[in-house]
Amino acid sequence: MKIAILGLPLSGKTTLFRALAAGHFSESGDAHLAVVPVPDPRLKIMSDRERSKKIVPSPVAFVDVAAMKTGEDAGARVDKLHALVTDADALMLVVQAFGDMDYDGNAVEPARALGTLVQELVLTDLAIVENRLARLEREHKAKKKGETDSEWDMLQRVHAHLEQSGWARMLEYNDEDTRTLRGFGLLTMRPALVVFNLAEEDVAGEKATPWLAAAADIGLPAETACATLELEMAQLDDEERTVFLGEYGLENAARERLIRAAYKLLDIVTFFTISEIDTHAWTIARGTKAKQAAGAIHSDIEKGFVRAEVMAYADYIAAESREAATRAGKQRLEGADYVIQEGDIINVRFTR
Ligand SMILES: Nc1nc2c(ncn2[C@@H]2O[C@H](COP(=O)(O)OP(=O)(O)OP(=O)(O)O)[C@@H](O)[C@H]2O)c(=O)[nH]1
Ligand SMILES: [Mg+2]
Repeated sequence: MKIAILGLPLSGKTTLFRALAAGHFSESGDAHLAVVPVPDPRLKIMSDRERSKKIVPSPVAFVDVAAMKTGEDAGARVDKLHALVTDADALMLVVQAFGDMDYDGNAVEPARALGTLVQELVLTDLAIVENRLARLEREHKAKKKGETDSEWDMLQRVHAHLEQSGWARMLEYNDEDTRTLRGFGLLTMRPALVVFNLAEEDVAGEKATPWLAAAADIGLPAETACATLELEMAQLDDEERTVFLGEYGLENAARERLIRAAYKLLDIVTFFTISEIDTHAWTIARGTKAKQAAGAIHSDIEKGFVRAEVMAYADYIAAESREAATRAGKQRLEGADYVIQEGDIINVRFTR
């Protein structure tokens, strides 16, 4: 699972990336990559109960993409962006809300900057859609009146929406549309989180309220943070961080909130395996069935899958212990086709 950090030049992408990475990072060519553990308070609770020797959280990867230059021709922009973002499952859109001037020498206006950024992304998608429509045109014209042309009609709908600076993901699609669109890799078909990058002195205030509303108008969830403060805090120990937070009138650092908000964008569920060896979070696509989910743990466990013992996290927490929950009938035996639910605690029975 990978999240690409995008934004206008000098909006603070790399600073935020380094803060999120907090040391777990590698550089490769045009992009920076960091695989970071997703904080999940459930893990500590289960691990304490089970006396697990270690906790293995879900990983999520962040990529920091080099600046997008406005004014570059659409073709070059599409190629560059897509090469870097093509395998990203979601986007984090960083918007400058600190300082007086933006990269272009204009006054900082975060709501407008968000509009400009969305416009950039929409333009790359429009180029793709227009390209495809041009290829389909001859075929479409050859159709008889009244004959349906579902790809054409769908793309026209997407095109009209993009022209209004709409996020393509906000339209409704049937399964066939979704399959077709997946092949195009449109940026705005991906879920996105907006992060307004605030000045140090604004981080504890209410200044961002109208900007958050601007993101909501496009239909995108939004968070605030101050990337430079986060980067400093990522380098402190817990005690130092508490002092630092106090100085800025903050209760918590934004890092964990941002990682969790980004992870929440993804169409995934988390299930757990728990034992004395470890308390382990596993990430699978929503709708994954028990047998394939077992494959996330090990291919042999998928191959030899017999049944899965499943207990909901809430039932586990409500009972004194796993044994007590089992005695209360909260542990179910499920077959290969059972669809894993968020927070399921699983033990797979398998043959070797
Ligand atoms: N005051 C303040 N300055 C920031 C903040 N975030 C970034 N900056 C500054 O803005 C400048 C650009 O930050 P970067 O993180 O390099 O921005 P970027 O978006 O990666 O820039 P490009 O990759 O060149 O487009 C640096 O001088 C940062 O120190 C912030 O939250 N507050
Ligand atoms: Mg950068």
